[in-house]
Parts: sequence; structure tokens; C-alpha cells
Amino acid sequence: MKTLFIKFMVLLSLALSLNTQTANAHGEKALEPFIRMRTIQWYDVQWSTQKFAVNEEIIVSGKFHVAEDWPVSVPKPDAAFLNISTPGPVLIRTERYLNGKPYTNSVALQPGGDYSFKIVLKGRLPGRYHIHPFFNLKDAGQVMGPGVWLEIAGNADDFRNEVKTINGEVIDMETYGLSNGIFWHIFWGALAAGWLLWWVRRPLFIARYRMLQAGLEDELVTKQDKLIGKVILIGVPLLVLGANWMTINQYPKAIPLQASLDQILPLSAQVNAGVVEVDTLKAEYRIPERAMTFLVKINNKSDKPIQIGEFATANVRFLNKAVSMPISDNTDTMIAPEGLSVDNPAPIESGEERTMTIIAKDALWESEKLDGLIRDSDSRIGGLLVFYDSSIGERFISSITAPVIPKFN
Ligand SMILES: [Cu+2]
Repeated sequence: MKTLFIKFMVLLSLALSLNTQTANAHGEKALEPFIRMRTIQWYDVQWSTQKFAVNEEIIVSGKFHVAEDWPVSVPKPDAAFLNISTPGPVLIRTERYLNGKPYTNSVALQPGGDYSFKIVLKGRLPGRYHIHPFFNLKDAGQVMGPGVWLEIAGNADDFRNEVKTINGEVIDMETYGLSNGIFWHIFWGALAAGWLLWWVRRPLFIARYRMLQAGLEDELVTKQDKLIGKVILIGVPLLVLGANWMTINQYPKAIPLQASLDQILPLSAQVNAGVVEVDTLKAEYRIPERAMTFLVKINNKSDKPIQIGEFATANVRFLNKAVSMPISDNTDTMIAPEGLSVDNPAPIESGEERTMTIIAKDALWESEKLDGLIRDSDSRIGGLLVFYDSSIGERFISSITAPVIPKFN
């Protein structure tokens, strides 16, 4: 019965999302390009597996950079919640970490910071689903990370979700407190509906208005009405207090739902932030060629010669094929394997400062609806420029940003 109900809810949510699904999955590309490119910049997102069974755990992990050039029209990420987008309750989340620390609440993110995350999920309903990690930004919306298709095998009835409470009792989270919850919802619903019906069953507005006009207002409210009113006025608070007292007695050791903000500082040196300084002097988008041209001033403060390997933005990766690098990506991230070219392929020596032209060119600008940027009131682009040393051993990531000038021919 329970699984039947859940299946129904899944079907319902799928049906509701169907109209957008045909257009572009489930709205990943619907958000304005400047929000997708200049808020949460995801990278290194990995799923431990894409085929597993009910009750089996999978891990999604990765990193993200919080753009320095956060759009002025988007509220600052003072309360952000890392979540997983699923079509209904097909998975449960059992653990979640930010920078290695377990956390349960929303967190304040610092623009300019890098964070690593890890979420442990457990299969609940068999099927094939498109799943993303995403950030719920307070007052701004959702910024999707790279998604994958997950195939969950097995039988929904085998699903187990038992936890041990602080009192040592093992409870089944699937049914715990369910009847109690249903009882109180029905009870308050019935009481409210009864009170409403008590008044609605009588002649309403016009008849009562005419009685009022005729000076018969005393007859509008009967003695019985007043009595019932008094019973509710005293009875409802007494009932609430009584039920609260019973709950406290039954569960003396309880932890309230947490409403604080978690405080987790960004990683600093881990991605060599600031070691390679990039100043974007100009960005131009040529519409017919679907090519973004950046003029950048690069200052290599590392002790190694480096080359530009990649430009990544909004889950699209433009790679420089001259710089061979390991592509480890099992997500839906769009990859243009030859999308990035530079005017001067010679490695940038340690200590060298060089002004270069970088071109990110691919139809993905259009198919991923990022070219809409030029029609936005905020036409600034943002993304991550990835540098590698000559042995591809070390990676340096710089977040770049610039206003984009469109070229129509
Ligand atoms: Cu999706």
C-alpha cells in the first residue's frame, strides 16, 4: 500500500514535469546563463556508480567554486542548501559532507572560495532517473550541477531504512510516526471543516445583511453558536498543551529540529587558487561562429611552466586538445574535445606575464542556451580557466569574468 502510494507520487511528479522534459530535460537550461555561469561553478563531479540496486549506497562527490563576480541581481549566498534533484523519493540521502565536515543545515558560502562536497545516497525505488546535485540558493533559485542517469535495480518492497535513535531504539523511518501524523492532519482538518460547515449551512451574506439592516443582529448568533465558540476557544489550546505534555513525557530526550546555519570555511590552497593570476581584458562572442574570444593577461606565479587546458562554465567543458589531459567525467557534462584554442601554444614560463587570445568555439554555446547571455541585462560571463604544468601532474584553476561584447557577423 505504502509503495503503491509512493509510485503514484512518482508518476504524478513525472507527469507534472513532462511538459518541460520534452524541451530540455527538467529545466537545467532554463535559468539565465549569467546565473549558471557566475554563481556555483562545479568541477570534478563524480558518481561512484550509475547502476546499483535498492538498498545499495552510491556516492556523488566533487568540487565547486563560488564565483567572485557574483551577479548583482542575485542575492548573496548567505544561506545555500546542497541538495539532490530527483523525480520523487527514489533515493534517500544518508550522509552529506562539505570540506570533509558532516553538515545538515544550510551554509553560508563565500564568493571566491572553493569547496569539496560528498553526498551518500541509498537506492529506494527501482527505475531509471536523471539525478543532479544542485544548490538551492535562498531567494535566487537552483543552480544545477552535472547530472547522470541512474539505474536502480531490485524490488521496492525490499527497501529498508532503519536507524537507531539516541535512546538505542531501532526504528523504521519509512513508517515511524506515520499513523500519528495522519491522525493529526485528519483531526485538525475535520475540526476546521466542521466549524466552517456550521456557519455555511445557514443562509449567508444577503439574508444576513438584510437581518442586520432590520436591526435583528442579535438573532444572527444563537446561544448554541456562542457555546460552541467557547468550547473551541478553551478546548483547542487545552488539547494542544495536553498533547505537547504527553509528547514530552513519552520522549524526554529529544533534539529539536535544527534551524541554525552551518559555518564551513572554503578550502584555500587545495586548488592552487591565486597561483596563476588571470585578468580578462576583453571577451567577445561571435554569433555566426559560436565562438567566445577572450583576451587575457596571465601571470604565472607558480614555479612550473604551464599551459591552458580547459575553459569550463555551466557544466560545459571546452578542452584544448594540444594539452592532453585525463578526461574523467561520467556525468552529463557537455564536452567540446577540441573546443579551446590559443594564439600562442608555447608554455607560459614560471614568472612570465603574457597577454593571450583564447577562443572557446563550439555549437554547445547555442545548444546549452548559453548564448542567451548577449540578450540578458547582465551580459557578463564567468567560468574556470584550467592550467596544467608540462607533466599534467599539477592543475591550477582561475575563475575568470568579463563583460561580453556580441559580434553579429
Ligand atoms: Cu537532469
